[in-house]
Amino acid sequence: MTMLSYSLKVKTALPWTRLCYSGRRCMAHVANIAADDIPTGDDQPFKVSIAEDSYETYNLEPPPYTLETTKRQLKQLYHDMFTIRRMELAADRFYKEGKIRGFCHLSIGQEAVTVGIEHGISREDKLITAYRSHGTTLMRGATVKSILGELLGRQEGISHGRGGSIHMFRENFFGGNGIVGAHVPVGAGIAFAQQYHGNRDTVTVDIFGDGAANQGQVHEAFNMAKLWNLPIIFCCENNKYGMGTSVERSSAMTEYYKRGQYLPGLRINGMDVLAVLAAMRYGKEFVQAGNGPLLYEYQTYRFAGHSVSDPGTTYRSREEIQAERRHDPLSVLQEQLAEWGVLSKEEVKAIEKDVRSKVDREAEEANHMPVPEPRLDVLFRDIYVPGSEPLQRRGRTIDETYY
Ligand SMILES: Cc1ncc(C[n+]2csc(CCOP(=O)(O)OP(=O)(O)O)c2C)c(N)n1
Ligand SMILES: [Mg+2]
Repeated sequence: MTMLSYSLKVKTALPWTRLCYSGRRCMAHVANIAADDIPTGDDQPFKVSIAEDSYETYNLEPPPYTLETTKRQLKQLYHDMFTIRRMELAADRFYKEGKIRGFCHLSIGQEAVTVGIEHGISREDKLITAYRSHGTTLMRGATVKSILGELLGRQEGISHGRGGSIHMFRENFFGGNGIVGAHVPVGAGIAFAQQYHGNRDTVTVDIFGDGAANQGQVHEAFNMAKLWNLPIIFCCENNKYGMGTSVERSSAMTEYYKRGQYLPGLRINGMDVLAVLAAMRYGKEFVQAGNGPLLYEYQTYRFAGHSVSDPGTTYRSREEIQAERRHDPLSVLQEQLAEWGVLSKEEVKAIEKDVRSKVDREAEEANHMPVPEPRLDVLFRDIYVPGSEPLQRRGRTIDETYY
């Protein structure tokens, strides 16, 4: 098996903070790797360079600027990001056709964060996130059909149609949470349970938004996690807005990766899936080695509105959106793969065609799933373990409750 190695980017002796990051997301620089350096087989490992402006650190050595990967994995990364994109577009269409009720938060533009994180951990690691969670649910092993079915309120949806956009779960995936910031301490609790049970093989990944970062309970979670040396990576997904409020208008300090003060931090170009993946691998090793929690910040952008009912154009300019679209994570990876000779334009088209037809087929299947029976007992099924239902709801006994 040919193992090719490329020169590592020079690691400068680090002061507290490395200032190589330009301060804004930028198109990852395509590394100079000759096409014949890439092995022919899909499973032969080789190393690719990570753009040197991908990271900014706080009390932390940066991750290595090379990533060991395989052709198969690189193709899979593109496949996964494109699947999320198509699934979100299908959800958007269903919503606009009036088939999805309530909230529907899409993560179009943020796919590199979701996919890079999952490829940097294992399915046994724990993960918890906020409400922008369709892509995460998919990456944790759910099917497109079960997610879209959930959005459509169907019995065969992943939460049997009772959870909707926000409340989806899988093994080792603790949702999908609607209260901004409130799941961050829950993540610390999950990490505590891992430590308490002596589980040293896994870590907890706790994802929240820039808006959530201003919640007091987030800082309480940081404190307890550091105090108890919990195996957790706090991941702030900075998409520049909390609903219609920009980070500049909401946050006294927008360097979210430094906000843990006593937590080492890393700011990552969240439009480059390879940088996200390399950082997550590195973070997992760091935490597992007993070094305590980390605080990561992904600089990304949501191309659509806060939720499907928000056009997303009243609080930001079209020019800004267009400029951000030039850093579309799909194009960034596509360009890298073409340059390295891993994936030609034709191969990309073939993956896209395949994904498109698979997502369309599953969307259609979801659309034809039966709706739950319109009975009250059905509405409350799967909420409590049978026999453990409380006798009172909101201070009233059940027979006093009217719907
Ligand atoms: C405690 C609480 N306050 C307010 C809201 C209403 N709300 C829903 S999403 C949101 C913005 C959060 O922004 P951010 O954390 O940046 O996440 P993003 O939507 O950008 O992914 C707000 C204020 C809420 N759900 N919970
Ligand atoms: Mg945000």
